[in-house]
Amino acid sequence: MHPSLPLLSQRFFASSGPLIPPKGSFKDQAEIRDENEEEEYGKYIQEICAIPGAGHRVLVIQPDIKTGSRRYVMTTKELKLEETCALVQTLSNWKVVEKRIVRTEQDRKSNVFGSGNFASLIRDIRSKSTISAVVVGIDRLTGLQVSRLQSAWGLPVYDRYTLVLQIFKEHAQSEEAKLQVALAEIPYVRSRLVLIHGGFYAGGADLVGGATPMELEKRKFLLQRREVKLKKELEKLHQVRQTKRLLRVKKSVPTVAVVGYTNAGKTTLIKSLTQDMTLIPQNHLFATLDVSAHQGQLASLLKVTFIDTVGFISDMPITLLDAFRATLEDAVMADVVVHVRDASHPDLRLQVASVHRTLSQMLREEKMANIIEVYNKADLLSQEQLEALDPAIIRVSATTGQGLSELSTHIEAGLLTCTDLLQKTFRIPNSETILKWLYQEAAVKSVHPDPKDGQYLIVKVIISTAAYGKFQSKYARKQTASAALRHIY
Ligand SMILES: Nc1nc2c(ncn2[C@@H]2O[C@H](COP(=O)(O)OP(=O)(O)OP(=O)(O)O)[C@@H](O)[C@H]2O)c(=O)[nH]1
Ligand SMILES: [Mg+2]
Repeated sequence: MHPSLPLLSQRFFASSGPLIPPKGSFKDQAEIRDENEEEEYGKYIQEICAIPGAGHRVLVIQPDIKTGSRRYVMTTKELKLEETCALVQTLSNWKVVEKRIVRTEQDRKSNVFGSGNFASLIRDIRSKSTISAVVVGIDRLTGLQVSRLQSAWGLPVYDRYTLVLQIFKEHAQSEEAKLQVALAEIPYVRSRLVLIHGGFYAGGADLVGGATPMELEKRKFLLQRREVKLKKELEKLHQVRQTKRLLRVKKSVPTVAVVGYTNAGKTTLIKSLTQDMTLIPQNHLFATLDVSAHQGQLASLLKVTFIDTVGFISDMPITLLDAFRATLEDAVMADVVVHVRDASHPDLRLQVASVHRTLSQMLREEKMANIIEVYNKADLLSQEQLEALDPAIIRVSATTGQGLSELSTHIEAGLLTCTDLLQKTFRIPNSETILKWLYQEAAVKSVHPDPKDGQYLIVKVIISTAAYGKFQSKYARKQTASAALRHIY
């Protein structure tokens, strides 16, 4: 039996197989090169999370919480169970083999469940050979709870936070995303340090076995050092991101951040709006972990940069959000924020509320008030379902393209209110020079010959205040002299 987790049964270790090395091992990141510390940290992760490479056959238990702050208000226990199962299935080689809802008065007690249900769960789980792990659908179990449940059930026990962290680890591609996940992992590891090397809680909740106080201090110190290093690394990348953002501002390309619950269709929407084939939408949770910028044009031909972002989830652990805050800043700084909702999702209300709660921690009030709300996946809805939606909110389908030009008009209107962009109509001589300049410096919406005098053109544009100033000094002065060029509106 594994020496460090004496309370887990043989069958867990038989099923474990080799541990997955964390993707994007920290060793390839500059400056984080203390081999001993890396090895030590790797041990912590193995012993705390114990994620086997062969995956898991999982029993998902969704507590039906009757009292306390975590009881389900906007959602139902069934929908919560489905989401927990979706999180499990997102991990490679993990399979839900059984799921159930178990009532508990108060999920914060040390065994999570009341004595009756807990006893029957012990009997049941211990008699099953088909499962290799139990997932309890609570956002965060305490170290004490994990220790108690693992001892009683003889299997590794995971909460939703562990699943989300593991999904992030599997999906992180860029160096920045990997560092952010690594940073988000530290508070989690810290809260479970006592479980390492056989530490477990006995009946009276006293720590038995495990580390001496001195060892514990050493571990805490190691985590702290690691945290500082990761933050430094991230800060450097953050500066690069800021430079890129400044460049965009200089070029005065307005930015549109697309945010929303995970799997709502953000990436698909941007792909449809920009035809950017590098974007790969996927039908699983947290497909996108890198905030990325994509050039596009609105229906009016106005050039914009769409920003794809990391999806949200209900009970998003604050440590995860903190770690991703720097990248989400691109969304915070965007000129307009588009909130994509999956209108076909049965848990739509909770998803919208979760996104709004998270965004309100990040955006200023005025930006919150100007969010463009969008119902996506309208193609999946029946007439009856469509009628039940808020009529004030645009409906689109990112896959069929339905409603996208209306959305484009809304985005343009949003940009005209929130940025220094101006909508202008000019009457210019029918020669190439000025028109060419306008095409370069502004978004030309339409060009028509002046019905009163064919020597002139009526040109509608969206133009930045700076470019408008240039236009005036370059051409309008001549126009005053010659009365050849007139700014109509
Ligand atoms: N039927 C239908 N499916 C859609 C629509 N938009 C997106 N999808 C599907 O929904 C799934 C998730 O799409 P993504 O674009 O990856 O969603 P996301 O919001 O970027 O998800 P994360 O990056 O994981 O947060 C994919 O299978 C898409 O094909 C739509 O309008 N209609
Ligand atoms: Mg995405």
